[in-house]
Amino acid sequence: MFLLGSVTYGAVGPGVAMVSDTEPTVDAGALDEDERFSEPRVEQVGEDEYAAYVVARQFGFQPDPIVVPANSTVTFYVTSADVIHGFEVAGTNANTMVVPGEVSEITVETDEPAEYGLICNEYCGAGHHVMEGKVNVVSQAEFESSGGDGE
Ligand SMILES: [Cu+2]
Repeated sequence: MFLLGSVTYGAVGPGVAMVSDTEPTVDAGALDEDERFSEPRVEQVGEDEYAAYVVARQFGFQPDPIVVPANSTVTFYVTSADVIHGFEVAGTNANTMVVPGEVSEITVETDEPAEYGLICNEYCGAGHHVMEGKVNVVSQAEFESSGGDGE
């Protein structure tokens, strides 16, 4: 898996602002009413293109595992339900900060089936050290038979 691009929208810290006029923000306190994040999931958006909607919260990620197909382009849209978290696919350069109220976007290309650890690399509270998930890259056939596109 390798990184194609990463954009974090919105203010990301004191003195640091990356602002987009177009990317809608989210209400971190009402993610269950947001059409992108009420059901964290992976869905197909084009030929070999997938969108993964991911929620980070103290202390885990949803969905877990995040199952994506091999040999495809996957854009992760990641938001937080509470505090600032990190989203780092272990062993790759796919890494972004996750900020409540904002949507971080990170696009990767998958190749062979593999399992990756998912790490929170921003201190987020007492359970930070146990906050982890998985990204499972599976074959196209396995992805389809798992109903991985949410249908
Ligand atoms: Cu965290």
